[in-house]
Amino acid sequence: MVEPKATVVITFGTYDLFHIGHLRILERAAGLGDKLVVGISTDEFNWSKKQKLPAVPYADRAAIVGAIKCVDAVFPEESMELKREYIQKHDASVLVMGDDWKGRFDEFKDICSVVYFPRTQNISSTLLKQQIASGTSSQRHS
Ligand code: C2G
Repeated sequence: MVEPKATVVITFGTYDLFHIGHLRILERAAGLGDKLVVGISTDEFNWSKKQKLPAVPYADRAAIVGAIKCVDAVFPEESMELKREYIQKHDASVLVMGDDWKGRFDEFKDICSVVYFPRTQNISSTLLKQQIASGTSSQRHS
């Protein structure tokens, strides 16, 4: 008997100072298929994308995301232009991103479905850095 093909979901991100917004989107992404593969921005790519370096280096961010229960594999995301190749290489049939990227990856709808989930409100790596710098704490995110 031929096994039915697994549905591979792919998503991308920096995941600096891993937080609840990151966990939620990974869990929601995993819920759309059988296997979740995550492209983690390298430090160099992050610099070219945002003109800033992550607080946590690539190897540590990749190890943290790779240890999350719903994540099956991680790989380095080295450039925006390689996205189509990454999708094809991992045989992904669903691409997931947060809605801060809404519309930006619609060009891949010819090879996979593209899903944008709403971002978790009031949390980001940038906000965490500001809170650490100012010594303030945040509330639990509903
Ligand atoms: N995210 C979220 N809620 C937040 C913060 C982030 O749902 N409060 C989602 C983002 O929408 C993204 C993922 O978490 O889908 C990772 O977010 P970042 O680490 O900020 O990733 P980014 O630097 O936007 O990299 O090729 C695309 C990029 O690599 C995306």
